[in-house]
Amino acid sequence: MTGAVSTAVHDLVREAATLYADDPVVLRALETYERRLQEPLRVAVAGMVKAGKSTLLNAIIGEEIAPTDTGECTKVLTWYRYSDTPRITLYPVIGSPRALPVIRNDGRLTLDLGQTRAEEVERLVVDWPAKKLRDITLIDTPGIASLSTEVSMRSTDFLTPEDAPSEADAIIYLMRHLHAADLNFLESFRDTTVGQSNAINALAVLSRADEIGAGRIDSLLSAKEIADRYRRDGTLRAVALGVVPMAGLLAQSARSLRQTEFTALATLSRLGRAERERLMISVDRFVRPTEGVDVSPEVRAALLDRFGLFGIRLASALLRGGFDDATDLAHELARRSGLDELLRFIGVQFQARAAHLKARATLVGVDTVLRAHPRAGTQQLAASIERIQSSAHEFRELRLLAAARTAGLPVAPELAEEAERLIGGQGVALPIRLGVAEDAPAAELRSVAMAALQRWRTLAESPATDRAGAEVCEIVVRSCEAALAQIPAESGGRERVRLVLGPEPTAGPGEQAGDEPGPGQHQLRHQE
Ligand SMILES: Nc1nc2c(ncn2[C@@H]2O[C@H](COP(=O)(O)OP(=O)(O)OP(=O)(O)O)[C@@H](O)[C@H]2O)c(=O)[nH]1
Ligand SMILES: [Mg+2]
Repeated sequence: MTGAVSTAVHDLVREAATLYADDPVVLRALETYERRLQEPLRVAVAGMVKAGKSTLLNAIIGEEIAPTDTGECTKVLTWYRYSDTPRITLYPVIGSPRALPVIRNDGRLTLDLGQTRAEEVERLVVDWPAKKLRDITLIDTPGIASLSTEVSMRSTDFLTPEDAPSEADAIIYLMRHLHAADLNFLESFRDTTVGQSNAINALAVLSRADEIGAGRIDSLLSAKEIADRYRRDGTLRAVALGVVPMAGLLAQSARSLRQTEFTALATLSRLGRAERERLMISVDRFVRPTEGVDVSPEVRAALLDRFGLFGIRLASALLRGGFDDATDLAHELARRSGLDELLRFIGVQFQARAAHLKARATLVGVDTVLRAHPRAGTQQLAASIERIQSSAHEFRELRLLAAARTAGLPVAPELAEEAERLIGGQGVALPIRLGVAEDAPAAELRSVAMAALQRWRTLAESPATDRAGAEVCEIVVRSCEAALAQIPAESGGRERVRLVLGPEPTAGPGEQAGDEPGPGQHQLRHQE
């Protein structure tokens, strides 16, 4: 179904290109949109100055490539794209692009603009061979609401342009505390993208979460409570699909934990309790020369820089609790930093929807370009765009989801919650929609989907349901039918089939690379 939308949008762009074959300006714009359809999803990382954007971006990629210092580069919009070979290109506001040298210092990438000032740079593009970038292109943006309005404007102009769809398909928005400027920005991001299709494609991150709890070992729990409150009280509901607390610094360092750091952390964890607690009571104490501590103040300062006091305390507790292998410790630290939850969200809400998020942006973009250059035949194309937007079920789901998050759905509250889940509000994978375990067998998926279908059909036909309610029901019914169609007819013990057939076959034709197969799809494959 997703493929059908992509194909329809692709065909439409081709049709427009034929109609405007003699107009190089329109053609160039159409080519840009056509390319965008083929490229990975673009996710921008945004937020106020020093919210921890670049650090978080590094944590997602798993390498320290985005500069987190105070240099000129933090004021420049920087794209991180997949490529087999590293390459850095500077696109100036005026003039031709030029390559920058690829320099790494102690594992960190150095972006050196040379004589060029940040104001003169339109964007930097870093092509980098990191696995994560195969699926998504990440865009690091300068801080919004910064003291320098020029820096701030760069981000807002890029993310919320007035006369075109945003160049980003989705956004991860970082905030340390909820500030009026954060809410204003998220509202304007929503409103630009909403223009035609009302989609919600933002994730809010409560960043630097370790600092919320003053570095205490339970800091993430305190941050989670705050995130839950934002989620519950509706403050962010209309502007973001979710709120995730995150200790980005710890995530970044955990993903690049070095053996020497592991050894130093292990040594500290073996100190006697009183001594250890005294040392780790504050940042000042931690770096002070101290008798009987076999880790030098310099090494301790370096640890502090990389992990923060929270990370050091947590690592020490985990090491004492049995995580005495560097890889295990790194994984556990990354998990506790909130990174796993963030990656899961990106997977189920952004990547799983990538095709229609891109198709949606393309439709809005092509529509804007055509309207600015009308000629005979434009009207028909505009009508086709409108037809795709209103008839494609994925877009109807997104519109309904946006309505659920803003005005609320015109059905009973407990039903509204279920409707939101069934249309993909918590993620588009089948088990998430149906509210069952990730590895639920096909028979369970089928019975839950059937029950939901019947419930929503009955509701649609009930005389007590008004017209607005019936429209909601119609979309939910369609989502249930689509879910049922994805479940294979034959159910059976997945494990048994696995045993009989041995290793998993590779993805068959028609399956999109990177798409998470639902359990039903697994079964299909095993039976092939
Ligand atoms: N304690 C703590 N510090 C963090 C965390 N994330 C980032 N920092 C620190 O905060 C400072 C700013 O981090 P960046 O990642 O550069 O923040 P940014 O939002 O990209 O900053 P600008 O691009 O300059 O707006 C750095 O010193 C980081 O080490 C975190 O989760 N915990
Ligand atoms: Mg930055």
